[in-house]
Amino acid sequence: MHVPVVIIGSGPAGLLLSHLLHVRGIDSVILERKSRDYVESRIRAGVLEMGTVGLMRDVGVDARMNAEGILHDGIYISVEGKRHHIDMKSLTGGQTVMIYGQTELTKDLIAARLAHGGDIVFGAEDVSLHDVESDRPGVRYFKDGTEYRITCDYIAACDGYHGVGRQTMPKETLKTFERVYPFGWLGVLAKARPAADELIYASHSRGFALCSMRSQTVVRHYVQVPIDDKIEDWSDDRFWHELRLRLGAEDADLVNEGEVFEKSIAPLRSFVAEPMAHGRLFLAGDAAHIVPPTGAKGLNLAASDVHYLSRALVARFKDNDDTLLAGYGVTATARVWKAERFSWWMTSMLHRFGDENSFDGRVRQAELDYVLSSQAGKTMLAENYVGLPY
Ligand code: FAS
Ligand code: PHB
Repeated sequence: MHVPVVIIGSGPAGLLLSHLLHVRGIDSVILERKSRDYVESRIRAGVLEMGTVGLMRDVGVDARMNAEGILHDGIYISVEGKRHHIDMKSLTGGQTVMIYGQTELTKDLIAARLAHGGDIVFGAEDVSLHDVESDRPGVRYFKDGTEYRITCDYIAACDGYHGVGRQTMPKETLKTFERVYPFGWLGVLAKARPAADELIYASHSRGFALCSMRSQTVVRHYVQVPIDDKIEDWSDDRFWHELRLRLGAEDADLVNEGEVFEKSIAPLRSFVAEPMAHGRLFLAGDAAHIVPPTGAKGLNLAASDVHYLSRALVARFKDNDDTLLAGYGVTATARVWKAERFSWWMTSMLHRFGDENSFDGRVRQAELDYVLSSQAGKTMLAENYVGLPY
């Protein structure tokens, strides 16, 4: 079998890339290790930049998002219980964000791919990439014990942090950059009304907390926890009590409790792999970079990567022009590093790293004081949060 593009991974990056190519008449096959149910049940991101919303509209997979998504003009930042509103819409000349779960976006894209005859192989095991430096790369995988081989023109590794794509890059050319944070986020999904009309990012001496939402009846809240905490250390009652404490006495009653139906702890890291391309192999999304979720950039970076990559592949197949493909790594990485900086900055400013009576602790406090009292500081936060231009 030969196909123009083989995509590894049916997360947001792989699915969106496949549909962006489809609407321009370019075929692809997606090879996904997990089952459809597993992929559609993963709880991940919740905030879409309007650039991501625009891509979903470009490919005509926006009906449910438009109906169920919630537009937010700003966010709140709470410091030791004192809440400040950041009016991002007015600070950025009208830009907003949309609250719509990554889980829902993934379901919409899978449904659209299949409805348009898209080829997604769920349960593709032991995927391996071959001859990526030739003009005829190939992919081998197993399904239900049978071996399959596909030749193609290009391979897009959209297979996340633990994927096979980055591992196929030659060790001598791949450079990685990493920062691991000394804490994690305990996240819950609960059937409850949101704490406020927009998200609340809380910086408190007890630690960071975030009050988010998926709808007007489902909330997604997080608290910073020590890196070695386990789920069993956190009863629902302990979680709700801690969340209230971190919002402060004045706002504690904003928290509406409800039945917790998902609870997980995620580690936080910043990670970038360069280059994002080698021969006919291209990395996109978490396969190439990871951000701490404090800036709500992970999913949105996957979207901007595949915006650049789809545009480059369309130029190649439709106009026989390789210019954008040759520049993909540099173009995508430039935007990646700006989002990495913002995500690291938000994490460093809002989380507690231990001794607050240290130079770093005082500088962190001063950073937060400056940003919240400066039009320029709030504008910088706002324009990065809504998403820098593609
Ligand atoms: P994904 O990891 O989503 O998808 C990769 C796909 O490739 C997966 O389906 C995987 O099964 C498949 N795959 C991997 N290896 C394979 C192989 N060898 N063969 C075939 N298939 C393979 N971002 C935010 O913006 N906000 C958040 O709150 C947030 N929370 C997160 C919580 C957790 C626990 C995690 C892990 C991530 C979170 N993220 C968040 C980041 C997340 O949303 C990612 O940025 C987003 O999923 C990136 O999408 P993809 O690049 O498509 O990678
Ligand atoms: C979420 O709703 O899951 C969410 C929102 C904003 C973030 C991180 C996660 O910065």
